[in-house]
Amino acid sequence: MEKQGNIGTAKGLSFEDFKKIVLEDFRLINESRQASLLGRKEVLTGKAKFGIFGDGKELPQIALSKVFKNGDFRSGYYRDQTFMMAIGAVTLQQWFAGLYAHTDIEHEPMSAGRQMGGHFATRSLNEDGSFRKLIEQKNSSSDISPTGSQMPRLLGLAYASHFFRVNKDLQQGEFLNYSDKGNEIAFGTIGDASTSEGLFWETINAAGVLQIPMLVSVWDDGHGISVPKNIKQQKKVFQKY
Ligand SMILES: Cc1ncc(C[n+]2csc(CCOP(=O)(O)OP(=O)(O)O)c2C)c(N)n1
Ligand SMILES: [Mg+2]
Repeated sequence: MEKQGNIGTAKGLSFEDFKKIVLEDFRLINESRQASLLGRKEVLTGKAKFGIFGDGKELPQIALSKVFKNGDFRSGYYRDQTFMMAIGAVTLQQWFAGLYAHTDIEHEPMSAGRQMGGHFATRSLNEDGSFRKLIEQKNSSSDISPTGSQMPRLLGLAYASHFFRVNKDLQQGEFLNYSDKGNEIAFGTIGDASTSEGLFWETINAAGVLQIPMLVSVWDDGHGISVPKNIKQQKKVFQKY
């Protein structure tokens, strides 16, 4: 299903179309919020083993999905359910299948229950092992659990795009399946507590030095689990500057 996406560039959007999109977004925000509340109950009552959810972070993820284009890559973390739903990468049912660790890949396309709930991914390979046309789909690398670990991979994805742009040998033949001559952006998400980690700062620094197409969103909720920001970070880094 082709999800909304890319309306920022749409020309001549009628009021009716605009209204439809706003209502669809509002519906998804509500569905995602209810999924978070229900999912948490399922974990706390022992029916699902593990779950961290994306409630409170729905709206910015909808906004992010509007500028995320085919060929782009995400490297993010467990709060990103609304974004993944908005780009059409996971349905509510599949998301719950992930929570229950459903081992059938048809039901749980992200990892067939091998990953914990809320660990998102899209497929880069076809059934026969051949590569898909990555430039024609919205891509996400497969989430891993250590906080901050999405950052070096984000750097790698953006750096790869850079190479596709500067190396003409990578702008022909089968390479055109993987990159549109480097015209992609690598989108990263991270929580505020995880920005205290070296991985985060090393990634931001390297991206600046290398001048690569990388965009980072920090979900700044003031907490890392139950620890408030004022006792874990020296300054309100992102509010101050
Ligand atoms: C390296 C590492 N240390 C500790 C944890 C346990 N852990 C999981 S989530 C989390 C807090 C993350 O807080 P933040 O980055 O602000 O993200 P939020 O959940 O608030 O969006 C911690 C410490 C982990 N997953 N990985
Ligand atoms: Mg936080």
